[in-house]
Amino acid sequence: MNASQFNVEEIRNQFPILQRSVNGKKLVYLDNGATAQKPQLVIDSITKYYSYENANIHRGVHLMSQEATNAYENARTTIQSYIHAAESCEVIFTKGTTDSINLVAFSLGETLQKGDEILISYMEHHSNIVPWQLLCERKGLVLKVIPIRENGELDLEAVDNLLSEKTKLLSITHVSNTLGTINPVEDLIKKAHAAGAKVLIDGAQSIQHFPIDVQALDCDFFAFSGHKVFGPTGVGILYGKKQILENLPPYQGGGDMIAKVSFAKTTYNELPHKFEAGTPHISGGIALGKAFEFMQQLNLEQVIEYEHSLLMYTEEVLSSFNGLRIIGTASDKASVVSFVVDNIHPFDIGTLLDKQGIAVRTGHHCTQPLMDFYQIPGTIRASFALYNTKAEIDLFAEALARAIQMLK
Ligand code: 7TS
Repeated sequence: MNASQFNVEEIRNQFPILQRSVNGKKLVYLDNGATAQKPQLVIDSITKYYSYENANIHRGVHLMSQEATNAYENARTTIQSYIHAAESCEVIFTKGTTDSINLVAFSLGETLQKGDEILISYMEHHSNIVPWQLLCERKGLVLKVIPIRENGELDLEAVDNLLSEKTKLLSITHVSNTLGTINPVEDLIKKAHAAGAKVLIDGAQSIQHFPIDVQALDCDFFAFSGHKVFGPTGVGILYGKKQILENLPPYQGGGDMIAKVSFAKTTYNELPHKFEAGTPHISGGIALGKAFEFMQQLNLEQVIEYEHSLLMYTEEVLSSFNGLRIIGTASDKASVVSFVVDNIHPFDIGTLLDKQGIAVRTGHHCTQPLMDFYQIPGTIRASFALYNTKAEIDLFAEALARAIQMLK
């Protein structure tokens, strides 16, 4: 399959925001790692829900409540089928990746003992560091960290030494949001399981780029945010193996997560409701289902090849800039390019790019330990989605050259 067969214009036409301008220039949106734009079918589903369908779910006898319940549960099934979960009750709606990880940190954490170990890596987003630190403080656990190499790949040899019978969970990102590194999660999952540890994959930066099969991966948990995969903010997913979820205590208490409440004893609802306390983000869940319908109609092999061509083109264009250093040169990368320019603060470049209509992210990208590792204050990050084009990369490169010229 050839990347040129991918019809990017057809995709772009589905994203109305791409037509807008910023600071008098046509928008070039290269901040997809922070959040992705939304296709019309996602936007329409939110308008339709609040215009015609709004009702609370799982509780009403009236028709609208039943319709809303069906729409929400259909979204769950769409997502189940997309990530190849064995059962829909293994798909829990959360607020996003951060919330999903905190759920596991609390509920799995309750089952752990003083001295047990949690293993993460040096390239984690803060949301896959801080919940574990809080848990370690609460329960007297030990947090261990897999080191990385200069090119931004995990030091895989260190993994064998770090895993032991004390390791209860490996929680690791599939793709680094800062470096773009794609981690060899299949191997890591096998190794962790061999040591008796469970595995959580942070899929916040992988679900929008390549197919996910949680059963083939054999991960115990898989977390992601709706907004990075063309859905709304405030909604996300935690996949967990049924047998594990059934044996964990609930995360939050409230309506919908109970079977029977009395002051003497409360029993909990079955999965997935046990982990879904309170009225959820109903329109968000339904719209996330639509985002996955959008993903389902894509040829993901073509998308992977197309996004890879954007990555290669960007790295080639940037290689002609003097004093520019790419941070993260792993052999297997998603379409994320972080870089620094000698003697210029990333923030200044980001500001001048914005003046020219180019949206990138600058700073530490919620990965401060990585910034310490590379001894830099931050990077400029261009993160691509399937609707970006080589023409946009040319505009980005021209704007970058102008910015550097002005700041020198
Ligand atoms: N994990 C990874 C790998 C991420 O990239 C992010 C967000 C999160 C977790 C947290 O997701 P949330 O939706 O719960 O906030 N990453 C970024 C980013 O790179 N720029 O802005 C947010």
